[in-house]
Amino acid sequence: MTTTDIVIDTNQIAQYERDGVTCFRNLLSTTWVERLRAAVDRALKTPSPYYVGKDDPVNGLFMTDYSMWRTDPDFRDFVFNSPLGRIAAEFMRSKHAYLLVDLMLVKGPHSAYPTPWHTDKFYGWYEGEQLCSFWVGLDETTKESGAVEFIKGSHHTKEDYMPVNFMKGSGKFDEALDKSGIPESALIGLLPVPDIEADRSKYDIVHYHTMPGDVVMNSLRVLHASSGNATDRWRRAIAFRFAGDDITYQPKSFSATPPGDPGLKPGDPIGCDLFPQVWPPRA
Ligand SMILES: O=C(O)CCC(=O)C(=O)O
Repeated sequence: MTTTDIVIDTNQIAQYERDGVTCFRNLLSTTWVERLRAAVDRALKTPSPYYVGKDDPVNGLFMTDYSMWRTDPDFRDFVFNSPLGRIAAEFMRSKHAYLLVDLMLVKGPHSAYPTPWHTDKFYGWYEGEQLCSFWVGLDETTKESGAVEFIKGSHHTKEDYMPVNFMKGSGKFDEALDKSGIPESALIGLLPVPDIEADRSKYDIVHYHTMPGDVVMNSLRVLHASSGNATDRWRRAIAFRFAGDDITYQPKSFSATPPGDPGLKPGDPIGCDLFPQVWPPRA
Protein backbone atom coordinates (compact mmCIF):
# COMPACT_ATOMS: atom_id res chain seq x y z
CA MET A 1 0.00 0.00 0.00
CA THR A 2 1.41 3.44 -0.86
CA THR A 3 0.94 6.62 1.08
CA THR A 4 -1.76 7.89 -1.24
CA ASP A 5 -3.77 4.61 -1.17
CA ILE A 6 -4.38 4.67 2.57
CA VAL A 7 -7.92 5.37 3.67
CA ILE A 8 -7.87 7.06 7.05
CA ASP A 9 -10.64 5.65 9.24
CA THR A 10 -11.93 8.29 11.64
CA ASN A 11 -13.40 5.56 13.89
CA GLN A 12 -9.93 4.14 14.26
CA ILE A 13 -8.58 7.59 15.19
CA ALA A 14 -11.27 7.79 17.90
CA GLN A 15 -10.33 4.30 19.13
CA TYR A 16 -6.62 5.27 19.20
CA GLU A 17 -7.43 8.42 21.16
CA ARG A 18 -9.53 6.42 23.64
CA ASP A 19 -7.16 3.45 24.14
CA GLY A 20 -3.75 4.94 23.30
CA VAL A 21 -3.12 1.99 20.97
CA THR A 22 -4.48 0.58 17.72
CA CYS A 23 -3.50 -2.05 15.15
CA PHE A 24 -3.42 -1.65 11.36
CA ARG A 25 -3.86 -5.03 9.69
CA ASN A 26 -1.99 -5.76 6.48
CA LEU A 27 -0.73 -2.18 6.16
CA LEU A 28 2.67 -3.00 4.67
CA SER A 29 3.36 -4.82 1.42
CA THR A 30 5.41 -8.01 1.31
CA THR A 31 8.10 -5.98 -0.46
CA TRP A 32 8.41 -3.55 2.47
CA VAL A 33 8.52 -6.44 4.95
CA GLU A 34 11.23 -8.24 2.97
CA ARG A 35 13.31 -5.07 2.59
CA LEU A 36 13.07 -4.34 6.31
CA ARG A 37 13.97 -7.94 7.22
CA ALA A 38 17.09 -7.72 5.06
CA ALA A 39 17.89 -4.30 6.59
CA VAL A 40 17.49 -5.64 10.15
CA ASP A 41 19.69 -8.62 9.36
CA ARG A 42 22.34 -6.21 7.99
CA ALA A 43 22.04 -3.97 11.05
CA LEU A 44 22.49 -6.97 13.36
CA LYS A 45 25.83 -7.65 11.67
CA THR A 46 26.99 -4.02 11.84
CA PRO A 47 25.94 -2.65 15.25
CA SER A 48 26.00 1.13 15.64
CA PRO A 49 27.46 2.98 18.65
CA TYR A 50 23.90 2.88 20.12
CA TYR A 51 23.70 -0.94 20.13
CA VAL A 52 22.85 -2.46 23.50
CA GLY A 53 22.28 -6.17 23.92
CA LYS A 54 22.36 -9.31 25.95
CA ASP A 55 23.26 -12.53 24.20
CA ASP A 56 24.18 -15.72 25.99
CA PRO A 57 23.68 -19.44 25.40
CA VAL A 58 21.32 -19.84 28.37
CA ASN A 59 19.05 -16.80 28.09
CA GLY A 60 19.27 -16.05 24.37
CA LEU A 61 19.37 -12.67 22.64
CA PHE A 62 17.69 -9.33 23.30
CA MET A 63 19.15 -6.30 21.56
CA THR A 64 18.23 -2.76 20.68
CA ASP A 65 19.86 -0.32 18.29
CA TYR A 66 18.66 2.97 16.86
CA SER A 67 18.94 5.58 14.15
CA MET A 68 19.57 3.05 11.37
CA TRP A 69 17.75 5.35 8.92
CA ARG A 70 20.73 7.69 8.81
CA THR A 71 23.05 5.04 7.40
CA ASP A 72 20.91 2.35 5.74
CA PRO A 73 19.09 3.15 2.44
CA ASP A 74 16.20 0.73 3.10
CA PHE A 75 15.43 2.10 6.56
CA ARG A 76 15.64 5.57 5.06
CA ASP A 77 13.34 4.78 2.14
CA PHE A 78 10.83 3.22 4.55
CA VAL A 79 10.84 6.30 6.80
CA PHE A 80 10.12 8.68 3.93
CA ASN A 81 7.97 6.53 1.62
CA SER A 82 5.97 4.10 3.76
CA PRO A 83 2.43 5.00 4.91
CA LEU A 84 3.58 5.69 8.49
CA GLY A 85 4.34 9.42 8.20
CA ARG A 86 0.92 10.29 6.87
CA ILE A 87 -0.86 8.09 9.42
CA ALA A 88 1.22 9.65 12.22
CA ALA A 89 0.16 13.17 11.18
CA GLU A 90 -3.52 12.25 10.80
CA PHE A 91 -3.74 10.30 14.07
CA MET A 92 -1.86 12.96 16.04
CA ARG A 93 -4.11 15.61 14.39
CA SER A 94 -0.99 17.45 13.33
CA LYS A 95 -0.27 19.19 10.03
CA HIS A 96 3.23 17.69 9.99
CA ALA A 97 4.91 14.49 11.15
CA TYR A 98 8.63 14.45 12.02
CA LEU A 99 10.66 11.30 12.58
CA LEU A 100 12.20 11.25 16.04
CA VAL A 101 13.98 7.92 15.83
CA ASP A 102 13.81 4.36 14.54
CA LEU A 103 14.52 1.73 17.21
CA MET A 104 15.23 -1.91 16.45
CA LEU A 105 14.21 -4.43 19.14
CA VAL A 106 15.12 -8.04 18.43
CA LYS A 107 14.47 -11.08 20.62
CA GLY A 108 16.00 -14.30 19.39
CA PRO A 109 14.29 -17.71 19.75
CA HIS A 110 13.91 -18.61 23.44
CA SER A 111 15.05 -15.22 24.65
CA ALA A 112 14.42 -15.05 28.39
CA TYR A 113 14.50 -11.26 28.41
CA PRO A 114 11.26 -9.34 28.97
CA THR A 115 10.87 -5.66 28.10
CA PRO A 116 9.88 -3.97 31.39
CA TRP A 117 6.70 -1.89 31.77
CA HIS A 118 7.36 1.69 30.75
CA THR A 119 6.10 4.65 28.76
CA ASP A 120 8.20 6.15 25.96
CA LYS A 121 7.67 9.82 26.65
CA PHE A 122 10.78 10.55 28.72
CA TYR A 123 13.49 8.62 26.86
CA GLY A 124 13.88 11.21 24.17
CA TRP A 125 14.98 14.72 23.47
CA TYR A 126 11.62 16.40 23.18
CA GLU A 127 8.71 17.97 25.03
CA GLY A 128 5.05 18.23 24.09
CA GLU A 129 2.12 15.87 23.55
CA GLN A 130 1.86 15.00 19.82
CA LEU A 131 4.00 11.88 20.05
CA CYS A 132 3.38 8.40 18.67
CA SER A 133 5.20 5.20 17.81
CA PHE A 134 4.62 2.40 15.30
CA TRP A 135 5.70 -1.13 16.20
CA VAL A 136 6.53 -2.92 12.96
CA GLY A 137 6.94 -6.65 13.61
CA LEU A 138 8.70 -8.61 10.89
CA ASP A 139 7.68 -12.08 12.14
CA GLU A 140 4.42 -13.61 13.30
CA THR A 141 4.23 -12.40 16.89
CA THR A 142 2.09 -13.81 19.69
CA LYS A 143 2.04 -13.13 23.41
CA GLU A 144 4.40 -16.12 23.83
CA SER A 145 6.93 -14.76 21.33
CA GLY A 146 6.95 -11.26 22.85
CA ALA A 147 4.00 -9.30 21.43
CA VAL A 148 3.87 -5.93 23.15
CA GLU A 149 1.15 -5.61 25.81
CA PHE A 150 -0.47 -2.24 26.44
CA ILE A 151 -2.62 -0.89 29.27
CA LYS A 152 -5.60 0.56 27.45
CA GLY A 153 -6.29 4.17 28.36
CA SER A 154 -3.15 4.54 30.49
CA HIS A 155 -2.02 7.47 28.30
CA HIS A 156 -4.80 9.59 29.84
CA THR A 157 -3.04 9.71 33.19
CA LYS A 158 -1.66 13.02 34.33
CA GLU A 159 1.31 11.14 35.81
CA ASP A 160 4.69 11.11 34.11
CA TYR A 161 6.82 8.02 34.60
CA MET A 162 10.59 7.76 34.88
CA PRO A 163 12.36 5.94 32.07
CA VAL A 164 13.39 2.36 32.89
CA ASN A 165 16.61 0.79 31.65
CA PHE A 166 15.70 -2.19 29.40
CA MET A 167 19.15 -3.70 29.58
CA LYS A 168 20.15 -3.49 33.22
CA GLY A 169 22.86 -5.98 33.99
CA SER A 170 23.93 -6.25 30.35
CA GLY A 171 27.32 -4.86 31.29
CA LYS A 172 26.86 -2.36 28.45
CA PHE A 173 23.96 -0.02 28.88
CA ASP A 174 23.32 3.64 28.53
CA GLU A 175 24.81 5.23 31.61
CA ALA A 176 22.57 8.25 31.33
CA LEU A 177 19.42 6.14 31.22
CA ASP A 178 20.55 4.12 34.19
CA LYS A 179 20.60 7.34 36.17
CA SER A 180 16.85 7.72 35.62
CA GLY A 181 16.26 7.34 39.34
CA ILE A 182 18.39 10.40 40.03
CA PRO A 183 17.00 13.41 41.84
CA GLU A 184 16.55 15.35 38.59
CA SER A 185 13.78 13.03 37.37
CA ALA A 186 12.11 13.29 40.77
CA LEU A 187 12.53 17.05 40.67
CA ILE A 188 10.68 17.34 37.40
CA GLY A 189 7.89 15.20 38.82
CA LEU A 190 8.53 11.78 37.28
CA LEU A 191 7.13 8.83 39.24
CA PRO A 192 8.39 5.24 39.26
CA VAL A 193 6.33 2.91 37.03
CA PRO A 194 3.84 0.98 39.21
CA ASP A 195 4.39 -2.76 39.77
CA ILE A 196 1.86 -3.93 37.17
CA GLU A 197 2.88 -7.60 37.28
CA ALA A 198 2.02 -7.71 41.01
CA ASP A 199 -1.70 -7.56 40.09
CA ARG A 200 -2.42 -7.60 36.36
CA SER A 201 -6.15 -7.98 37.02
CA LYS A 202 -6.30 -4.31 38.04
CA TYR A 203 -5.45 -3.25 34.47
CA ASP A 204 -7.11 -3.48 31.06
CA ILE A 205 -4.25 -5.15 29.18
CA VAL A 206 -4.34 -5.76 25.43
CA HIS A 207 -1.93 -7.26 22.92
CA TYR A 208 -2.23 -8.06 19.21
CA HIS A 209 -1.31 -11.33 17.53
CA THR A 210 0.39 -9.83 14.49
CA MET A 211 1.51 -11.14 11.12
CA PRO A 212 4.23 -9.46 9.02
CA GLY A 213 2.60 -6.42 7.39
CA ASP A 214 0.49 -5.58 10.46
CA VAL A 215 1.54 -2.46 12.40
CA VAL A 216 0.68 -1.51 15.99
CA MET A 217 0.55 2.21 16.79
CA ASN A 218 0.80 3.60 20.32
CA SER A 219 0.86 6.92 22.13
CA LEU A 220 4.24 7.54 23.76
CA ARG A 221 2.33 7.95 27.04
CA VAL A 222 0.71 4.51 27.10
CA LEU A 223 2.20 1.92 29.51
CA HIS A 224 3.54 -1.14 27.69
CA ALA A 225 5.83 -4.15 28.08
CA SER A 226 6.56 -7.53 26.52
CA SER A 227 7.63 -10.94 27.72
CA GLY A 228 10.68 -12.84 26.52
CA ASN A 229 10.30 -15.04 23.47
CA ALA A 230 9.29 -18.57 24.46
CA THR A 231 9.09 -19.82 20.86
CA ASP A 232 11.48 -21.17 18.21
CA ARG A 233 10.78 -18.11 16.03
CA TRP A 234 12.66 -14.82 15.88
CA ARG A 235 10.87 -11.71 17.08
CA ARG A 236 12.32 -8.91 14.96
CA ALA A 237 10.69 -5.49 15.33
CA ILE A 238 11.38 -1.85 14.59
CA ALA A 239 9.64 1.02 16.38
CA PHE A 240 9.35 4.28 14.44
CA ARG A 241 8.66 7.30 16.67
CA PHE A 242 7.05 10.45 15.30
CA ALA A 243 6.40 13.95 16.61
CA GLY A 244 3.79 16.53 15.62
CA ASP A 245 3.64 20.30 15.51
CA ASP A 246 3.57 20.91 19.27
CA ILE A 247 6.89 19.16 19.90
CA THR A 248 9.98 21.13 20.83
CA TYR A 249 13.57 20.04 21.36
CA GLN A 250 14.30 19.34 25.04
CA PRO A 251 17.28 17.18 25.93
CA LYS A 252 17.48 15.86 29.51
CA SER A 253 20.49 14.48 31.32
CA PHE A 254 18.82 11.05 31.51
CA SER A 255 17.64 10.95 27.88
CA ALA A 256 19.12 8.25 25.66
CA THR A 257 22.21 9.43 23.76
CA PRO A 258 21.00 11.60 20.84
CA PRO A 259 21.93 10.14 17.45
CA GLY A 260 23.86 13.29 16.48
CA ASP A 261 23.80 17.05 17.05
CA PRO A 262 20.46 18.49 15.91
CA GLY A 263 21.80 22.04 15.96
CA LEU A 264 18.73 23.10 17.99
CA LYS A 265 18.38 25.06 21.21
CA PRO A 266 16.06 23.79 23.95
CA GLY A 267 12.56 25.02 23.09
CA ASP A 268 13.13 25.13 19.31
CA PRO A 269 10.54 23.39 17.09
CA ILE A 270 11.71 19.82 16.55
CA GLY A 271 11.99 19.75 12.73
CA CYS A 272 15.64 19.59 11.52
CA ASP A 273 17.95 17.21 9.61
CA LEU A 274 18.19 14.87 12.60
CA PHE A 275 14.41 14.88 13.21
CA PRO A 276 13.21 15.31 9.62
CA GLN A 277 9.78 16.23 8.32
CA VAL A 278 8.28 13.07 6.81
CA TRP A 279 4.74 14.31 6.22
CA PRO A 280 3.87 16.16 4.08
CA PRO A 281 6.78 15.01 1.91
CA ARG A 282 9.25 17.81 1.23
CA ALA A 283 9.89 18.58 -2.42
O1 LIG B 1 9.44 -4.60 21.39
C1 LIG B 1 9.33 -4.56 22.61
O2 LIG B 1 9.55 -5.52 23.34
C2 LIG B 1 8.93 -3.30 23.29
C3 LIG B 1 8.77 -2.14 22.37
C4 LIG B 1 8.79 -0.88 23.12
O3 LIG B 1 8.86 -0.85 24.30
C5 LIG B 1 8.71 0.39 22.43
O4 LIG B 1 8.61 0.45 21.20
O5 LIG B 1 8.75 1.39 23.15
